[in-house]
Amino acid sequence: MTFDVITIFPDFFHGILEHGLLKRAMGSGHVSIRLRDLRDYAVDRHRTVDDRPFGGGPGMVFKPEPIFRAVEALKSEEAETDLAVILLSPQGRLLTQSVVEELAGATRLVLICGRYEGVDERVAENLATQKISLGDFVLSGGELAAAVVMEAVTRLIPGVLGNAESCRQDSFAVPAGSPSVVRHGLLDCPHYTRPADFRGWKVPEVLLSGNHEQIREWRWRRVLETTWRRRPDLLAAFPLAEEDRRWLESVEAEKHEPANP
Ligand code: 9D3
Repeated sequence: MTFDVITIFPDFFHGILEHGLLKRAMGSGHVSIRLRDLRDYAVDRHRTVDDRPFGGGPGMVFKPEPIFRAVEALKSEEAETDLAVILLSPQGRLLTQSVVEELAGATRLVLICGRYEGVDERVAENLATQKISLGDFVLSGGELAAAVVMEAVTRLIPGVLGNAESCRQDSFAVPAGSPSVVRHGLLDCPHYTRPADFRGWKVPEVLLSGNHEQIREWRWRRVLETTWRRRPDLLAAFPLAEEDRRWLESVEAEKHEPANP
């Protein structure tokens, strides 16, 4: 996977590329990250990348020419037919694990990081093939979002995670040994480690029991219960087994029962 990141702050990425997963994936050759300073593609000797908005108003807008030149330069470097050109933008579709999975299927992603009040709309309309947002909150620019996309996509590239890690399930995959489904899109169960009693707060007894069948059942029920309480929207998309559905109903009934006097 090759990521081409177009930004006015290439230095922003140095920290995250020198640690952890992305560093490892680059070292092993699974990923190549090419930082492109947008100013290198400016057309004037002042290396201008922004200008005042037509129609007036506060702030500055990224000019189209440097961004088009940057993307066209990397298109001409290699004969890539369908290059995914992603504009990180508050107006994009929300990044979810299924979007990440889709992106991980590409061999080359171009990530355009905006700043200031925004990017000339002609970039979104005539250059980018899609826009991606992290969510409904305001960032100062697309750099952090681009880093998030790269991290999330890179973890899905076969061979990037060690065996132990890739067998270990995510928050969005089944806890070890749970029913046959491999990935379920529900929240994870709670985790505990030593001490078994911390300031009087005790680890659930079943986890200390050594009874793996019971532990498996406890974890799966915590997955269902946590998801039902915190993210019922995720549960709505999940095909529940008859037994699980009955159990959740009993939890729901419990919740509505008046407390015992
Ligand atoms: C101050 C300007 N805002 C008016 C309400 C609009 C605006 C423009 C540019 C808000 C944020 C940004 C910069 N943000 C991004 O480039 C961005 C982003 C984000 O802010 N939130 C979530 N996902 C993303 S992806 C890129």
